[in-house]
Amino acid sequence: MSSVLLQDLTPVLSLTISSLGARTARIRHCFRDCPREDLAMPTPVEQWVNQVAQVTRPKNISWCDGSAAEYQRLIQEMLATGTLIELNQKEYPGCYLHRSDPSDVARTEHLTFVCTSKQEDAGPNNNWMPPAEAKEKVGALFSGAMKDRTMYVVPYIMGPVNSPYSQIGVEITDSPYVAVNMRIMTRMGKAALDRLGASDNYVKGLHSLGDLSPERRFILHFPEERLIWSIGSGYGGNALLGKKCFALRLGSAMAREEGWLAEHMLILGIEEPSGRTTYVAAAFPSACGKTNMAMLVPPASQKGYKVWTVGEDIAWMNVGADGRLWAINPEAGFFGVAPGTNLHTNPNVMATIRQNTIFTNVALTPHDTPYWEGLDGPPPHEALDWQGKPWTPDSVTKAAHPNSRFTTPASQCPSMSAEWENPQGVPISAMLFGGRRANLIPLVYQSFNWQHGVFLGATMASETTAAATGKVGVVRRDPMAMLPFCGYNMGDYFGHWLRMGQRLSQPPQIFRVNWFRMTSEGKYLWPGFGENLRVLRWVLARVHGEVGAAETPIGYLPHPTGIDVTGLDVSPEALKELFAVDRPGWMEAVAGQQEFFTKFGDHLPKEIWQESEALARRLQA
Ligand code: GTP
Ligand code: SPV
Ligand code: MN
Repeated sequence: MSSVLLQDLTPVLSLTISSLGARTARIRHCFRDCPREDLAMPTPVEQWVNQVAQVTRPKNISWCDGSAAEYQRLIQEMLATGTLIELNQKEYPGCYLHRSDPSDVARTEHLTFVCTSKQEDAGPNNNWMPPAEAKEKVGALFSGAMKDRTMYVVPYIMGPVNSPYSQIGVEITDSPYVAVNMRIMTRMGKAALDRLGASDNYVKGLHSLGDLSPERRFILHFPEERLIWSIGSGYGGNALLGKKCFALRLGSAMAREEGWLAEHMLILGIEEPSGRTTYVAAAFPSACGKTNMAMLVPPASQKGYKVWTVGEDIAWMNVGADGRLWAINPEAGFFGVAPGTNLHTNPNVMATIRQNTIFTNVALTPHDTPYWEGLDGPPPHEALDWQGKPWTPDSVTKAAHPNSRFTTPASQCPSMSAEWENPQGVPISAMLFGGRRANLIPLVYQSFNWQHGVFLGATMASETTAAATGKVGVVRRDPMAMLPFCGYNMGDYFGHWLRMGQRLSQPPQIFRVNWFRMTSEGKYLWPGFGENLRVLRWVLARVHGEVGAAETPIGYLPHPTGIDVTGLDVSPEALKELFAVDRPGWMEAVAGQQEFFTKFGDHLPKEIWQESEALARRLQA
């Protein structure tokens, strides 16, 4: 058939589809390489889109091709409806502000479910609903949900376009804000559909803003069907389904089946003055410093060091033929925390977000520039706060929401590694687990071996942050920074980590870090940010067998001279505190850990209990 004929057939095709029952498949941008011999037969994705359209009844359907022209069109439409506000195009070209519904500003973990046939497969770490019940209850909310709205079909690739470790997803959404954010965060559009072809091997994500009511908000995962349903929220982690829902919750379940790891980790390369580059992955809970560390700028005192960014939130890791662990960043952009971001803490991201960036829930100055707490310079004399209300520095409320964010393309970041899109990924030599802990946890220490390292990850706890709704500053257990993101029973997850270690002949060395120790007056004991490179240098020296360490009950700690602190404003007393092992404090911690582990019953590997008991014995010795 000639392409002309095929194009002429398009109306017939829609008729055919509607005779199959899909009444809304009329508007459809054909951007694939026509002619296609099989165009008369809907592909699995087309069939699914038609089924969804029948239920949600959108006004029309728009297949996203990921082009710049399409992006611009969506931006213009959102400017017209007020969904976006144009920022000062001279100072922030291509940048826009979005104000979300005030009740929809963070992940809502209590409305997030893993729907497996058996409850124990979801585990005590997840909210659970039986799949049939979930479908009935939430299916009713999807019925007619897209009436008078456009349905966007967003095909995307998680991972570099040509990587064997990449995966395809398709998100159906009625939010143009989600569609443009997905273009920044993933390889979105034609490349994904081309790679998918007529295959049905993709993750389905169905998203609707619904009525944005928290009463009718659900984020549901069906790992057995590789399906996500999200309704009632437009917020990042709830609505950009490639990120936490796919890359972590479904991803972790897929990784367990297929023998890889999907982790809430940044990936960076540290280049030493000698030219040697070592790759490190680090798991810190939400709003605990991944983006900052991934883009670390060495301070002037650390001459000749460079830090290269590979990823700042998620790592997918596979066992290489060489017995090392290789990591790719499945994302293409950053969805980063705005407050606290400035030229001192993260100059690289400050350069990145000066163009083509969507800001969400930051404040707006009279010059139409974005503002948030902790930005460089004095605050503006007046501004509109994140809800669009007048604000001055005397206001008791914050100008920007504490979880206000930017969505920005990774390719714009000055510190991106030349390897960041390497289809094979980068080899990981060290993994860090770090929480936000005012007390107890030293600045850095190393595990004795892989099994003990898995235990260090499994026993992580951290103070809660504004990245999720709920109380801030409460210490909660957050193994591997994955508590909100592990899509299956976490006891089995620890077992999977242990098994992965057995397959690695050159496993990464595992460390705990803590940048957040505080004095009793609430002052940070450690300067953090760029100065964290001093800690990373000890990590590298350990990895490469270049420095000794002190063996303590909790692990290997640096010798007093192990970490170079010359020129830092850190008192000898502070240093002592940063590296102290508080035995009574640790004994209490062990009790808390064991209480947590008990919840996993038979699913908890015996090795984790052995490590816990061994730690208790060493502390008592
Ligand atoms: P998510 O995007 O939610 O996963 O967060 P993240 O882990 O990427 O955290 P991010 O780097 O955005 O940092 C969150 C907050 O922690 C910001 O307010 C930072 O300023 C602060 N922060 C980051 N690194 C450090 C550090 O080394 N020391 C201190 N004291 N604060 C830090
Ligand atoms: C996090 O909360 O860990 C984030 C932001 O990275 S979100 O995408 O909303 O999960
Ligand atoms: Mn995150």
